Amino acid sequence: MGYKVAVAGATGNVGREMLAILEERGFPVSEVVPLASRRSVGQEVSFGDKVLKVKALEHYDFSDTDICLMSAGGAVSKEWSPKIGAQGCVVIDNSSAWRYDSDVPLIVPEVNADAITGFSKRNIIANPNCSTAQLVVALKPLHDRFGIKRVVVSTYQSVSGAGKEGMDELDRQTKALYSMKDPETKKFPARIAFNLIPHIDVFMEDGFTKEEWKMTVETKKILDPKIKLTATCVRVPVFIAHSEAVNIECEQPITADEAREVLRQAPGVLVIDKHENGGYATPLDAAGEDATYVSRIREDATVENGLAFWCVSDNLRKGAALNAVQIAEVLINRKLIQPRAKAAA
Ligand code: 11C
Repeated sequence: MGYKVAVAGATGNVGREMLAILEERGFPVSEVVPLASRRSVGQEVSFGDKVLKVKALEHYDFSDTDICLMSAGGAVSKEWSPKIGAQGCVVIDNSSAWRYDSDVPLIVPEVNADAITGFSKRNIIANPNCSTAQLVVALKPLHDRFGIKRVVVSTYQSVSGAGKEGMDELDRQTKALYSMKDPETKKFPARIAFNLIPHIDVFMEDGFTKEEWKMTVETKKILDPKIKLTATCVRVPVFIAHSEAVNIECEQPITADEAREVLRQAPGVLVIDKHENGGYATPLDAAGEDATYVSRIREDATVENGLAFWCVSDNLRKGAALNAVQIAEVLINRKLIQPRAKAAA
């Protein structure tokens, strides 16, 4: 007996990736229903070797659906997730709409799967921001062993974090520049082709951007509220996979060799760390993969018990779709949900 799974936002970058990952991982589905806004109704999406027709989210009856993987943006989620949850369907939401609510668990399964039990009040579970997800996967084993006090992180975020429009803009601007045409800027606040932009999401009052704020607040909620984190988030002309340069300060003494060993044992982490040409992971290596790659691990002698490293992961997969499917797997493996069709039988 499988689970009836709806994917809301099925025509977007992350929605398509959700469908692909459900199929790849052999998720136990009885039926998969792709949903989107009314203007996408009738479009076709792939699920394995099947072609599915997209239905309208607003006309869909969730009363016999078990799980809704939601990647339709914050406004849609604010309106629909509570209604879907009230029909007994568990929503795993990829937007920032619910992440900071105290009665909505914010889950990265390798890090805080035990916190998932809090979902039942609202039937909503939040997926973190992509730049936070990969970071906490790498920080968790180091925190358990060495006690992280402070994190300084600089991100190099791909344009797919801004959706299909972000990818189209890099493509269009690059082609325009090669053909001596005007590289029109529509999606990003500055030209992204052959450039980078130290600005993601809106500015906050203190001068940080909301993307930077999210990394601080989400790391505290997922990993440990005592950890201090300061971030600088930068958009770079890369299509897929976010990279991060990370410096940590620990309570316990830490060596690069010890950190490498701890990270090698950690779930979701793949260490690639040789001091030679290509002995590290780049976004091209991580795109299409599930792991959070950690490279360039070295002691940082400028602070007590300091360590520096580089981490890279596919923002559409671990940063979004894969993490959401892993959350659904936790619900099933821990028997926190049952297929409703069976329960009714
Ligand atoms: C970006 N990280 O790269 C953002 C996208 O809160 O889920 C994801 C925003 C979020 O632009």
